[in-house]
Amino acid sequence: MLSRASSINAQTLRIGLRTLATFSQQEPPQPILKTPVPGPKSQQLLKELNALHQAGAVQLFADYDNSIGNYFVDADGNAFLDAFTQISSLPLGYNHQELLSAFDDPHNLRSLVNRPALGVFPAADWPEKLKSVLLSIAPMGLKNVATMMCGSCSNENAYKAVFIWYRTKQRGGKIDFTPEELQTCMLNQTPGSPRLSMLSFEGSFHGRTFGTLSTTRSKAIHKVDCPAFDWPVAPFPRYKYPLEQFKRENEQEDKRCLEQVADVIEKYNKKDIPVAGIIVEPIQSEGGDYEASPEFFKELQKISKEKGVALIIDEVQTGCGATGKMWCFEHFDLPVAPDIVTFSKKMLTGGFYFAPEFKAPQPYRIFNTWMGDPGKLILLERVLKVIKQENLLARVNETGKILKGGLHQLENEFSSIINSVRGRGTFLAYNANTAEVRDKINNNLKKNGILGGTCGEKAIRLRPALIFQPKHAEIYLDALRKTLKEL
Ligand code: PSZ
Repeated sequence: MLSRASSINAQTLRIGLRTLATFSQQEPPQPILKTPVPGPKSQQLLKELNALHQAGAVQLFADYDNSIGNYFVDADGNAFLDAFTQISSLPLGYNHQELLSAFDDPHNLRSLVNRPALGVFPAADWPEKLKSVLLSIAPMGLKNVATMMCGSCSNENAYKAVFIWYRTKQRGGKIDFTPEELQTCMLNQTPGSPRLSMLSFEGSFHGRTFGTLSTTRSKAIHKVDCPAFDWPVAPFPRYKYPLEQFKRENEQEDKRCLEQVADVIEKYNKKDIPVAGIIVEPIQSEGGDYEASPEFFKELQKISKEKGVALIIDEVQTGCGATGKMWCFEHFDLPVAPDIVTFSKKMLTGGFYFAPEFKAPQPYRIFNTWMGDPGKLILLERVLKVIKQENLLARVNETGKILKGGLHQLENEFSSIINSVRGRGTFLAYNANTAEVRDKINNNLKKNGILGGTCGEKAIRLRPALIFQPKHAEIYLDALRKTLKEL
């Protein structure tokens, strides 16, 4: 009979062999199209799924066994170069060896299987894991972190942390509540449920849960029919391109938006719905890939300090390397850390970093059943190891330069069709002249073997994995040139 140890070894070996078989697959040298897109299998499966629930957003059904690296393989056997990566959430593409082998280690496998209620029964190695994984990349030395499930949930809990901080401040630091507060909060009334607000920007996306939905301002279809808080909104810069040519106009645009931030905070304070926090994306993503200057963000932080309002930077889409730095806001050279930085997507776990004063004074206030997932931290640990070993941030900068240079060339060649190339690292975008043309380009790119994303009204965004190389950039650019010629 096998001893316990050797049975684990046998099991590990089996998993190891299976993984090895997958590793022998290589990326194809270029996209491979075997059927029209979507192919017959994807079409049949869509019918099936649509009978079960609203599946109108489904583009293709995937074959995740055969997808590899930067290539997404669909159910019909078509291999697409993936420049969208599951809405920007795959750091290392598909079936990366380091990730596939993460659970060969029996301890890791057990961490995955025995999913804890992290707020109550974390594993003995949890504090160490938080320190060695999440705090190893903490932005600007923020020393506190909470894990969460997804982007919406990370922002939702960051808002709660801000409101709790704000009320504690109003109580002069006292942490006990009045009987009236405890009674009225049960009726959703003041003073227990205070009239406080979170400021966000026109075009922003922060999630779809109720608190975050009130701060999401990208598209009406996300919000319509759902009750929302009366919270303030300010304009986010809309620059003219190329940036070098419109320096003065864009500085004016920063100024216009910042004045309105200050004004709307005053307006809501007077309205008796004081602003407790501001949430902002370093690059507005879903809303249209709108960027703002380092000066804009420095001034925004200054306003937040002057008004006693917390600043949350939402790095859910921008975080984890795609802009060429681990955190996009590192491009801004802020003099001090933001109060809170939220993350998810390529970080694989949701969560937020925070300054010590945002730690809730009582337990159970920022809490839910899972509060994240140790399995995801095990994967993130591997991702960070690969980023370091393969110097992927340098790769992102190198590939990004080629991609952006090529896009600039194409916007010059096809200036009546595309314009406003922008972004950092491989986190890039361009506009089409109309929404209709944009949709056509994205659709035809797919027929030419490229998965890309759209955002905002007229933009196409690139969200490749961190392993996107110069050779992939060339394939993307060739396919885009072909697509634009064919229009
Ligand atoms: O349509 C959607 O639901 C989309 S399209 C892009 C996203 C969601 N991104 C999610 C996201 C984000 O980009 C930012 C900046 N903040 C928060 C979120 C919400 O994250 P999830 O989707 O994980 O809840």
